Amino acid sequence: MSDAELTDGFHLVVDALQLNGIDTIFGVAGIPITDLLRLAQAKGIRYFGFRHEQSAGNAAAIAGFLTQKPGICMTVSAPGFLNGMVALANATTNCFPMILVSGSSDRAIVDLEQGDYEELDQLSAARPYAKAAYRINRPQDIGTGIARAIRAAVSGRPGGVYLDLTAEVLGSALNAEAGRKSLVKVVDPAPSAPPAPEALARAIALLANAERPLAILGKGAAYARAEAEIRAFLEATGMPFLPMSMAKGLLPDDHPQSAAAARSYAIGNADVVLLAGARLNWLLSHGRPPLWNENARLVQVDISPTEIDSNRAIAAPVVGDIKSTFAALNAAMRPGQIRRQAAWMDEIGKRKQQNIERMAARLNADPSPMNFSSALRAVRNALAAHPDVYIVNEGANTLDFGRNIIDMNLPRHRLDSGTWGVMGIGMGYAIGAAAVTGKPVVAIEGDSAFGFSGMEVETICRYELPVTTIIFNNNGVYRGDPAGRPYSPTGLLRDARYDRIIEAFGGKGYHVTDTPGLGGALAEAIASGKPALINAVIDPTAGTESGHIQNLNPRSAAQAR
Ligand code: ADP
Ligand code: TZD
Repeated sequence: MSDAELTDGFHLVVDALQLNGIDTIFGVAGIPITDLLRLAQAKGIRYFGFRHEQSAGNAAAIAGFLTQKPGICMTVSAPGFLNGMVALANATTNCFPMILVSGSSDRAIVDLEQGDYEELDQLSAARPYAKAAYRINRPQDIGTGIARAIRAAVSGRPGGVYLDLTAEVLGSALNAEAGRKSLVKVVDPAPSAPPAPEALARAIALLANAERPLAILGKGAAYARAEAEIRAFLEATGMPFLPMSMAKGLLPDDHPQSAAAARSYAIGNADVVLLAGARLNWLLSHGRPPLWNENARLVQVDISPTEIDSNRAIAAPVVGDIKSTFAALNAAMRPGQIRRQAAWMDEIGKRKQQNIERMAARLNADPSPMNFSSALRAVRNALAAHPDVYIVNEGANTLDFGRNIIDMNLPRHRLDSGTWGVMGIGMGYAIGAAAVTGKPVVAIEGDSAFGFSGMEVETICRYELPVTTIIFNNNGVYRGDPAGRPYSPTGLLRDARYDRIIEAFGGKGYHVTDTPGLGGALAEAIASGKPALINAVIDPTAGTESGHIQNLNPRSAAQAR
């Protein structure tokens, strides 16, 4: 047989990915995947090389959220694989579709623990943290393995999939014709799942009897691109809505039916709550008092049947995909069947007004040095001219204030720490979002949060991505230590010049200490379309421990006595 008739594992992996429309890979090179990455790039796949696999994985995860195609992260074996695992687990937790593809060492040696280079039983290590995990052991199975990984990542509730590629499979030859025939083009990887008519009828009946209905929209609804159907439903019924953090912008934050500025009142007083693509986890106080009304009855729309009743009884479960479900709801309800509740909307309107006025005093103050509110006011005002900017946000206070102060107008434009409250997503999400959207990204970062992925500033500069990173620099995790004292467990270097990091890589650094400086720097940085980093010095005493979730800190029982 001549060489011309042969293919190999490397080529089959790239062919299988391209056959399925995968055009971007995030990763870190090394044994045994370097040639795989070279080949992918040579064949026209865009490759983004990172400084750490966790950031590459985070980029893949957010690319999955933004495109509904699995984001691909490629890593080397053992340590590279484990570095990528946090991102895979985070993707699974957040219901983002991604595939972590890792090369692995010689199975015969690994399985007998004979000490191979980068030895690890990766498949077993990945399984508990992934939605699915597969290993490809023969070159003729590459097509099927990649098809299964894609389908597992995007069908039903999306999640992270691990795909193990042994070095042996990558290097193995196969007859080219047999190889071509072994590839699988996945047909309809995420089939629509319309709900049962009786489930819809039950939900409509419950909502029709509500006096104080409320819709809560989660990032599942954002992922599903259901904004048109949801908007039609909400505007037809006049129902107030609350967006979860990453669902902000699904309907614009300034929509008159948004109850965001009266969140506790709306949740506490609603008699029927319609949950759409949001889990009743810690972010919603598990659906329990004191935030929630014990007697409220719930409709839950979710694609995952086992999500229903996870934390409290659901009176009207609607299992289906959100887009089909809201289209079906719109078609099934009679005009006026779900009545507008004017008194309820008036009461919510009054509470909103009170809260907005109370917040305005804090927001419009101009303390020196800046605090979170004043700095975010400057950021908000500069962003007003750029509604298409993608926002990445992590930290504690930086996250909590950022979520409340930065309004969103477009769906899927707010990307943040999400379900795990994880630090370290910043630069990976920013790069992933810039890579797949081509739009400007502004990452609003606590100084501690930034440190988890800060070296990726070099990646941003290398690819000349339109990413502006703003660091709210208060010298610490949550806040800084008092001057003159030794560093505490939450302290970070005082007066660190983060802006000089990006200058080392040819990007533009800004060091700002007041709101005009911050607003001006941000406007200039976005307009430049080039990598920039703004070191925004804020008051080291600004910020509370753990931001808005201090109640989750266990307290010493002995000291309390
Ligand atoms: P949030 O953090 O915004 O509250 P969660 O991540 O807790 O949102 O919830 C997202 C929910 O959306 C998950 O339960 C997931 O099963 C669901 N989901 C994801 N995609 C779809 C879809 N296309 N249709 C219906 N539900 C979906
Ligand atoms: N490690 C990881 C992976 N995730 C975490 N959430 C934490 C540690 C603990 N943690 C938080 O929950 S927030 C935070 C840490 C370290 C940083 C807060 O400080 P910051 O933000 O400077 O980023 P603020 O705005 O100053 O509060």
